[in-house]
Amino acid sequence: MIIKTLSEIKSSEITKETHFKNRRKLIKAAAASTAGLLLPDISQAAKAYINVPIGKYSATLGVTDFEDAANYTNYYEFTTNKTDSTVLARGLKTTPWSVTIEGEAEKTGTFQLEDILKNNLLEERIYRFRCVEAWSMVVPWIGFSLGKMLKQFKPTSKAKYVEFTTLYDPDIMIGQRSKVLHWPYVEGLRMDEAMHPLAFMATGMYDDILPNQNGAPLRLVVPWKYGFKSIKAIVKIRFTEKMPLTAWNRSAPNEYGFYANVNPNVSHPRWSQSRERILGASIFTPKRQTEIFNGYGAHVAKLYAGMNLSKSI
Ligand SMILES: Nc1nc2c(c(=O)[nH]1)N[C@H]1C(S)=C(S)[C@@H](COP(=O)(O)O)O[C@H]1N2
Ligand SMILES: [Mo]
Repeated sequence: MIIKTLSEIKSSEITKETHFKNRRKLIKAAAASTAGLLLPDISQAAKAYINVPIGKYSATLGVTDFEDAANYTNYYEFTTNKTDSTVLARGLKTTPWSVTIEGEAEKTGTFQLEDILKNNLLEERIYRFRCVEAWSMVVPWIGFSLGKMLKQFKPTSKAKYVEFTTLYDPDIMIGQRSKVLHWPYVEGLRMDEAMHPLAFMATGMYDDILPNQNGAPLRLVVPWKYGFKSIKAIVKIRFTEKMPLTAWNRSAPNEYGFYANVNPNVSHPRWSQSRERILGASIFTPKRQTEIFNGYGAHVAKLYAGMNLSKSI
């Protein structure tokens, strides 16, 4: 991984989206506002820039427009459609916010998100995202390394997995009144996956705090896995010895496994996973070939050495 300062990066490496650049100017405004409290080091984030190599990065694969990334979302706690959570999630109060740490770790308990943020260097990372439903986008996230954060809680040698849980609040999260999934939403990673330097906790995107519909105030981002691993509005993190039962695996075990690594060679039972529609591209733009591990194989394939990737889905 190469660490560069912003000025060292060619502008083409950052983004060709002027919209994104304009949002940079909002940094100061956001930091001054109450909402900005969630990003105390936001100006720092703009300077410290971790440029993660992402393989073939063609011109047609630029950073997705903010408007597309923020208004085409998946958030079953609010709705099963892709557009209405922009409005429905507005009522979610994200400050103050606390995260409970449980299980196989020395330092457990409930922590204020602000305190967690103070202890973690904010970075910006532009990652490819690929939903299991075959759309893809490229998002500039702001947040911090998942592994570094987890280490602060001193997981014990019994911690083989880490489980994440979303807020349960059916008064606000009206989708939780239906049984479309088992609530609260749960996701998990094997400990070595969670410790991988690409695994990320996002508190912001496009130089601003996360919009509620994208998972404010804290969401997971695991760029080599399908989008559904990116659990939103996290309130609990538990270190476990046993593989967690994730929300999607629980509701449809034949369709969603624990690993959920992006794999064009393994079809979802109801559709092919070999190609992806670039979010925001014109209808004349051909679909893009999906890459194994979403293009991050050089970094993460070793985590799965010896595993049968068509069986351990
Ligand atoms: N709590 C929660 N997290 C969630 C979901 C959800 O319904 N609830 N949907 C997942 C799915 S299926 C995807 S594709 C991504 C979408 O992230 P985005 O809406 O920011 O693009 O969020 C994931 N995280
Ligand atoms: Mo998804």
